Amino acid sequence: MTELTLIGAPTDVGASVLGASMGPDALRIAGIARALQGLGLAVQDLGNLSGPGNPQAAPQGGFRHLVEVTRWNEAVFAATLSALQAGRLPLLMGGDHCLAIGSISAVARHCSARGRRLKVLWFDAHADANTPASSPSGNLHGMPVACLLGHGPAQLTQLAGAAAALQAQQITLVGVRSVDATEKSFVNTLGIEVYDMRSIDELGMRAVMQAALADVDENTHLHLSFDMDGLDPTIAPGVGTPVRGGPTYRETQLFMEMLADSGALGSVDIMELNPALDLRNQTAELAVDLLESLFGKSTLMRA
Ligand code: HAR
Ligand code: MN
Ligand code: MN
Ligand code: MN
Repeated sequence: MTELTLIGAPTDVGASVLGASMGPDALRIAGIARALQGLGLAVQDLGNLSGPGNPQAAPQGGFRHLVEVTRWNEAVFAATLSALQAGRLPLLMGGDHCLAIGSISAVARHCSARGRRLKVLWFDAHADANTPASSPSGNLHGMPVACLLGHGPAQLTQLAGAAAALQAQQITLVGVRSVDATEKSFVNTLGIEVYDMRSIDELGMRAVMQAALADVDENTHLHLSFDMDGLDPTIAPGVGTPVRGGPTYRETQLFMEMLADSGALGSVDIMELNPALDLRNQTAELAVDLLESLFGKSTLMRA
């Protein structure tokens, strides 16, 4: 039986728009634990991590709130690593997306200690690959992909040690439709695999996911970092930075089902849910619905 650990990280310190700090409780109210137990998983909820408040300060040296972001990521790193070391599957409930630096750094450390290959799927409207030089805002939730690839402040790039947590060929971006100009050339230069909305339109989600998962084998640990703003905002209004033209409900269900079918899922982030902007908690309920598919719910038994 899969044993799952829910980790709440209630902060919006990496974002401009306030409210992602309430994401973990909105997911609990939407019944995340009950839904996953209903699929036969053993679910433990660690409650919420604690960390510094949001100073709502201006950028300093290209970053907003680097000290606070570092503290939160250290807490996420420690909680994620201990869940993995206990043989459990960590599910991080954000919180803004800067916290994926901590979760994925922990997963990378765990995989390298066990000789497992790590592959990250990053579902997002944005590429999250800014550096302080390219970021228009200084917001660290726009920089986690760059940090994980070793480009960023040492406090964040070296959470798990001197080497970068990931190499570019270990991460695939899906659903992207908003990338800053300098960020775009950075993504291209590093050679990151990106399935943007145009490729989803042209190829369809099925072919995109077949390609994205082509190199997954029995020794692969798959990590899903799921930004709720990746979804089309007509179905997911509860996010701070909506971008129109995202994957539909059906496309995202298929995305989740194909991840489930890979049998390789080892850790998950559900990020950037903003209950302050939501309508009757529908975006949290959608997240729980999609998570059920990610953990194997299907309409009928499948061969
Ligand atoms: N690219 C912009 C920036 O870096 C906007 C980033 C918005 N970030 C997210 N990421 N919500 O998913 O400031
Ligand atoms: Mn993001
Ligand atoms: Mn985004
Ligand atoms: Mn986001």
